[in-house]
Formats: sequence, C-alpha cells, structure tokens
Amino acid sequence: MNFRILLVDPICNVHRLRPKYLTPSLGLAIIASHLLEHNYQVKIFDGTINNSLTDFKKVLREYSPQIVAFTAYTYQIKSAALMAKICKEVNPCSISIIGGVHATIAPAETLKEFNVFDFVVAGEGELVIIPLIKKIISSEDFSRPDMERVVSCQQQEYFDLSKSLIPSWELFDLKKYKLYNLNERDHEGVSLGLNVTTSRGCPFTCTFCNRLFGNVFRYRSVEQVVHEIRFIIEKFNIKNFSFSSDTFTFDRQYVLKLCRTLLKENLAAKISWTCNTRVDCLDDEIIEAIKEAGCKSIALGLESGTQELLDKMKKNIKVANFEAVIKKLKKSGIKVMANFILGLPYDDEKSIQTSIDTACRLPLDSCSFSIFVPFPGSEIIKKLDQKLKFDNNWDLFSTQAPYYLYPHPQLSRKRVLFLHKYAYFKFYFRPRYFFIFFSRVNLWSIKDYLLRSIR
Ligand code: B12
Ligand code: SF4
Repeated sequence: MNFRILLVDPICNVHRLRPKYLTPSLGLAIIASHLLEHNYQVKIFDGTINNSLTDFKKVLREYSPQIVAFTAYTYQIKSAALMAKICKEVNPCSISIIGGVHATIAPAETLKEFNVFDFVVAGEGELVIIPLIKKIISSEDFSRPDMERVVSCQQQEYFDLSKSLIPSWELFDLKKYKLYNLNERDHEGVSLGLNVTTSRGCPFTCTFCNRLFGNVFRYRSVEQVVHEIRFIIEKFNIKNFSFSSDTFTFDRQYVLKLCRTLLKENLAAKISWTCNTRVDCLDDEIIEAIKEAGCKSIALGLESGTQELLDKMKKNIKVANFEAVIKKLKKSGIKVMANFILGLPYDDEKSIQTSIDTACRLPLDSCSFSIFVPFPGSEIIKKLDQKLKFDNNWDLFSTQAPYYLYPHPQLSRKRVLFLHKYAYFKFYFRPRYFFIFFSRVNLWSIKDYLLRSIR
C-alpha cells in the first residue's frame, strides 16, 4: 500500500538531557511492526541520534509522509510540537499524531497546549494505531477525520501481550546505539543492546510513580520472549538485552520458567541481560536462577534511606532488608545498581543525607540519584496539583537535569541541586571507588556527568 508514515523520536537539544548511551525507542519499534504488518510504508527519524532539523526537513521533502507520528517523553513534548509545526509547513496536508509517555499521562492537556497535533494517543499504541490510520485514510483527501482528537485506550482495556509482534528494529541504524556493556570482556564498555518486553503493569502503589501501563501485571509468554531473543541474536548478532518491565521479578514462577527456558535453549551462556526490580521481589532461588540465565546486572529502586519516607511514598520495602539482598546478588556475581530519589516533598536535609549515606554504606556497584520531578499523573502530583505551576517548561522534566522544579517548603532549589551533585561525588569519590571510577568501563556515563558538572 503506497501510504507513507514517518515515525519520529523528537530531537532534544536541552542541556545534558541527551544521554550518551542510547537504546532505540521500543515504543516506536513496536508501532512500526504493527504498521508494517498492515503493509504501510514506514520510516523512522530518530532525533535522539540526529538532532539536525535540516535533515528532518530533507526527510519530509524526500519521503513526503502523509502521516507523521511522534513519541515523546515529557521533556521532548515541546520539541515534538515544534517538529509537527515544521511538518505542516513542509506539507500542510500531512496529519500529525502524538503518542508515548507524555501524551499518555496528560492527553487532554497536550492537545490543549499543542493544537498542532491532529491526534493525541493515550496508552498502548498497539490498540489504536491501525484503526486510527484506517480512519484517516478513509476520510476525504486523507484529511483529519471527524472524530475525537484524544484517542484514549487507557481506562478501557489493556493490550493482550500474547498478540505482540517482534519490534521492527531493522528500521533503525542500529550501529549508532549503545547499551551499557554488561559483559565486561568486551572492550570500550558499551555495545549495542536492545530492550525486550517481558511484562507490563505494576500492582505496587509508589506515590511518585505514574504506572504508565496500569496496575495490572501482565506478561508475555516465555516462548514469545525466548523467540524474540533468538530472532535478535540471529538477525542482528546482538546479545545484550534489557528486559523492559516495570518490576521484572514480580511473578516468581514466570521468572523461574523464563530462566529455565533460556538455559534449556542454550541461550543463557550467550547473552547478557539486565532488569529492574524491587528488593522484596528477590529471594535466593530467584537470584540463583537469574544469574544462571545470563543476568549480569540489576537495577533496584531503593528510593530512600529513611524508613519513614519509604512508608510515606508507599514503597512498601524495608531499609533493614537492603543490605542482605544486595549482598546475596553480589555473592552470585550480579552487579547491583541502585536508584535513589532526592528532593521528594517528604524529604528534608537530614533524609537526603541519610539516602546518600545509605548508598555509600551498601555494597553497590553503581548508583543513580534522581532529582524528584513532578511528572503529571503520580499520586503525589494529584495531591499537590493546585500548588504547581510549570509555565510550560516541560523540557526541564528530566531526573538528571540541573533543574529542581518542585517548590519544596523546606529546601531551596539551589540546595537540592547541590545535594544531587554532592551525592554523586560522595558515592564515586570514595577511596574504594576512586580507582575503578576511571578504569571501569560501565561507569563512563557517570564520569561524563561528573566532568560536565566540574566544567
Ligand atoms: C526502559 C526505560 C528507560 C531506558 C530505555 C528507554 C528507551 N530508549 O526505550 C533508559 C534507561 C535508557 C531510560 C532513560 C530515560 N528515561 Co526511562 N523508562 C524506562 C521504562 C522503565 C520502560 C520504557 C519502555 O521500554 N517501555 C516499553 C515501551 C513499549 O513503551 P513506550 O515507549 O511508552 O511505548 C508504548 C506507548 O507509550 C505507546 N506509544 C509510544 N510512542 C508512541 C507513538 C505513537 C504515534 C503512538 C500511537 C503510540 C505510542 O505505544 C507503545 C506500545 O504500547 C519507563 C517506565 C514505563 N513503564 O514506561 C521509564 C520512563 C519512560 N523513563 C522516564 C524517564 C524520565 C527517563 C529519562 C528522561 C531519565 C532522565 N534522564 O531523566 C531518560 C531519557 C532517555 C532517552 N533516551 O530519552 C520516565 C518518563 C517520565 C516522563 N513523563 O517523561 C518513565 C515513565 C519512568 C518514570 N515513571 O518516571 N528509560
Ligand atoms: S516505582 Fe516501580 S514498584 Fe513502584 S509503582 Fe512504579 S513501577 Fe511499581
């Protein structure tokens, strides 16, 4: 079918927000696979690796897409709107669609603020994209069909993950992306890696999180996941994976089955993988199974070193359990990365210091300190809503940005930003870390961050 669609991950030139190591957007690769299955022509412009608007205009002129569909995190939404405006200038008849994280957490607001988008899709794109494209095509002269401009599938239904297709990674220039190298034998510290979905949804209730895929935990069959891994190895010779799941080890029977199957199919020894989870979703059997199945590192959401704060944010984990779980992971040879959030509304100077001290005390391999960002959609923000005015500064909504957007009653912005930098310095400039910091390849991005902070 001669119907051309351009999928766009927007350009982002905001200071420090362009990570050095990138994986291509799993969301766009999935949307592309559904479009290709229906025989539409699809091209991808990835502004995270090509930030030239001249190149973007060139693609618009040469490929001349009838539909341009964007994905966007919150920090990219303004850039997506700017690019959609350019699309209309180059081809006034083209239709623009915005989907992804920001459109999902603030659909009506997105349309109101950025009228340049013809349609805003909230939720899992697999449910919507084909019917929407069909409606656009069947409308007169491919014009905007007379229908609701906010297309939301969030509340109604979840996408049945057994119907997932293998993401169309071949549309990306894969050699330009990098995932942290989880296999330390490779030189340079990074090599290409891809995200593979194992599950969506999270039943926990952390107040700072917007649970983008809802609170019902759903998983893909083990067979599908293993088939996708094998396919990626055979087609692209890629052996590094990041399992995309809100809480990878939530369903222990599922994880045990996945691990057994990776071993049985002789894949475990070939691959390196990482995942996100919580300390209360790990036990001896799971740790042993994931290690045997190729898990080289794990990211734990520890969030705070103060129990009272963890309780207030409804994280439902115990500081007292952190050390034992991390020691077990380390003993089995899995590298442990922890995430802490600094500057939450419940935080004060003392609790932030406690989080930093806790990070330094634990036997962690690396640590990420996020600045609290008031993303729309989380319980915290719903409660504070009236007090927050952001003046459309969405491009500052990054957890590693040098901005603190929340008007904290006790902590000044300057102080939180200072403590954020201090946290990294204190963690990585301990005698224990000083040497490996400059020699260990998988810490390069932190080194980069620190060097940029000093400049
Ligand atoms: C894995 C992950 C990462 C990975 C990989 C990201 C990548 N390139 O894919 C890494 C570690 C690199 C990462 C980095 C960051 N991340 Co991140 N990440 C995640 C996580 C855990 C899963 C993302 C994922 O793979 N989802 C699976 C795919 C399939 O979902 P999806 O892309 O959203 O696409 C679906 C729908 O949104 C929709 N859709 C998407 N695009 C489109 C387009 C159209 C046209 C349509 C119709 C539909 C549609 O359909 C898709 C299929 O259902 C999420 C949490 C979550 N549950 O989403 C956080 C999350 C997305 N990350 C977040 C953030 C803040 C970041 C950073 C900005 C951190 C920072 N520095 O501050 C960076 C930005 C990096 C970048 N490249 O821009 C926030 C975003 C919040 C926000 N409002 O913007 C989230 C929601 C976590 C959170 N709760 O705070 N991240
Ligand atoms: S932070 Fe993690 S565990 Fe908590 S609700 Fe969000 S995805 Fe679930």
